Amino acid sequence: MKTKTLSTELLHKMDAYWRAANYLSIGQIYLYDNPLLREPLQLLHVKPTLLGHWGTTPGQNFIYVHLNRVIKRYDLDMIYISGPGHGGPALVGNTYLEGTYSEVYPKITQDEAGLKKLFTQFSFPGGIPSHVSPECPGSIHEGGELGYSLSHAFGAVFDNPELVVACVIGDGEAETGPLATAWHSNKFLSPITDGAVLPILHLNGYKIANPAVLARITHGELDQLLRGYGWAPYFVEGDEPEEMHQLMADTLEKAVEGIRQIQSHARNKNDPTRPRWPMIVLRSPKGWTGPKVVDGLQVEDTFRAHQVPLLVDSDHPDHLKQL
Ligand SMILES: Cc1ncc(C[n+]2csc(CCOP(=O)(O)OP(=O)(O)O)c2C)c(N)n1
Repeated sequence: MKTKTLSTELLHKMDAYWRAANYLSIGQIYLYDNPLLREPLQLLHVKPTLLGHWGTTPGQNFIYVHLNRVIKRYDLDMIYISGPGHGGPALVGNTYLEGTYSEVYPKITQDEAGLKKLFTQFSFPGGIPSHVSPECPGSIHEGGELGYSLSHAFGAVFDNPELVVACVIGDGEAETGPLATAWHSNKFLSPITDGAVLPILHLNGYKIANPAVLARITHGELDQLLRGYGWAPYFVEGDEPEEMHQLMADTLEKAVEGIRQIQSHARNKNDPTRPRWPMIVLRSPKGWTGPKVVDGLQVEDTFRAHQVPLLVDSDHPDHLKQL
């Protein structure tokens, strides 16, 4: 039997990291005070105006912790570009967990007082935008206007042979003209003198209030479409966290090793032939791990998870309990 890529211990640590990032994201969207829930949650701890996008966020947090593992394992020079950059809490939360956020913004300390500031400033007057924005450490891609993530990813790796860009593409974003044409950028990439782009198509099924087309065509059609664009797609599909962690870890190893093989062949043999670069299709529920049902309606894995899944105010006392 094949040994699993993640030991039980590492899997549990990565899952804990993912849950911590999810907590930080929810905290940014909802909490004004009581950031560690040391006392029972009350309405006065919750922001009066709820803004932000939960739906895309757990998937992006999941991707982020898995990328960090391969960065360490393979000593990669890798950056992350978030196409669905409206999931700002994910990137802010992860840079805070890593410590970078506090290095750049010393007032946002890694303790309870800093956590309160981190939560309060999100999408708040005088604070930070709800989308990934220039003030997010390391940001080269503004998350507001969908469509340019893949072009920016390619722009970053041209003439930058050691860089790998992991580029998360929303299935809604994938329907924009700029993104739909950007798949072809692999035609302009030299495996010898340029770096590599690893697209991660995030099929969480919806774009605001509608289903996303790429999540509705058959597996075979999607596979053929992406192959037609010149990619070698690997699929990671499911909703059970332990299985998904193993599958994602396995798949990322295949993708990184694939990139390394392509580059070492091209560079050692001086062979500029266009290879079929690996990419990942991640099919996970929108609003994964969030509330499954609110007011009798399914929320997780539906369009209802796109922004704020719970309307925590005095008109919705049950939502406060669910939060
Ligand atoms: C060019 C452009 N058109 C429309 C929007 C409005 N918009 C914001 S989020 C969103 C849905 C995005 O869906 P997807 O890329 O699948 O991300 P996710 O479902 O993960 O939130 C849309 C259409 C936008 N931000 N930019």
